[in-house]
Amino acid sequence: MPLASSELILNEDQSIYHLHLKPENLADVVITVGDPDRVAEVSRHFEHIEISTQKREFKTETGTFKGKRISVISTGIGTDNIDIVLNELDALVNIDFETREIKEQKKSLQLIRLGTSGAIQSDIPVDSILLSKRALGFDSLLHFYQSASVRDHAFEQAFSAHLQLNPEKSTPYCVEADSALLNHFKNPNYFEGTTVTNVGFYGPQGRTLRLQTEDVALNEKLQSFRLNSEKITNLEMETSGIYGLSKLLDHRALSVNAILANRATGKFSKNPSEIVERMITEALERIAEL
Ligand code: R1P
Repeated sequence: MPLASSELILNEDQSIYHLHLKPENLADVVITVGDPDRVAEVSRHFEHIEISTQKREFKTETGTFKGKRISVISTGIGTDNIDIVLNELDALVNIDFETREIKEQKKSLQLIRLGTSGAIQSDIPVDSILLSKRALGFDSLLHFYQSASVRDHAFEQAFSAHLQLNPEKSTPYCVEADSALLNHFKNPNYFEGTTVTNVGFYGPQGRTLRLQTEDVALNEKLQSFRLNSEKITNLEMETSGIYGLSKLLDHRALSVNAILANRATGKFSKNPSEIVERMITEALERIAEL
């Protein structure tokens, strides 16, 4: 059955609704960044750029780095945007836009998020780089899909028992990174750990300016959680959605984090663009070898 025009929404030029991309515009390796301005910080390292487009916060450039074709796309902030980006990226490769039918032969994309993040443990300093082995989503995105098969239920149960979260807030879900990509990006200078993805930057990450949070002990509980020797290492706002939808759609995903803040020590990077640039250049070198 062809997908209805209310479900697979194409623009007049036959590009996908929000990302404004046509299937031929997308490379098999996709770097995602939150900030649209970070797209150019990545693509300025490309030998040439074949396409550049933007709609809302979704800016995309496709080009080559050391001969490897790569797309870089901004997701904006939050897993609500990740729902749009992952579904539309998948549609670009796995749905025939002419017949509106799902293709028999599926393609698997490699997705690498190059994001910024705050560490929760005092021994992960600002200006370090961290690979997310798994993500714990406080957002509800994955709960809207049939997701039981891709979740680590044992991790979720141990985490929920430790946190004693008010259920009005969240039922955290746990999803792993793609193990081959994680191995490929391993670096003795990088930290690795479990990333908490939350639905806001202030209260949901335990930040108080004028408003008090419902659970003042939230970040302390995140710091003290242990399962085997695994710890919660950092907080950000997209990785759980990327990992969850990638697993469900058979894409391979890894999240790389430039640590700008340390919530345990109260420090913030004095030169955030320097560590972001290091993350970008080192990741591009690894991607060229994929
Ligand atoms: C908050 O300032 C934003 O920065 C982090 C968070 O996940 C959130 O999107 O990532 P990006 O720098 O990739 O946007």
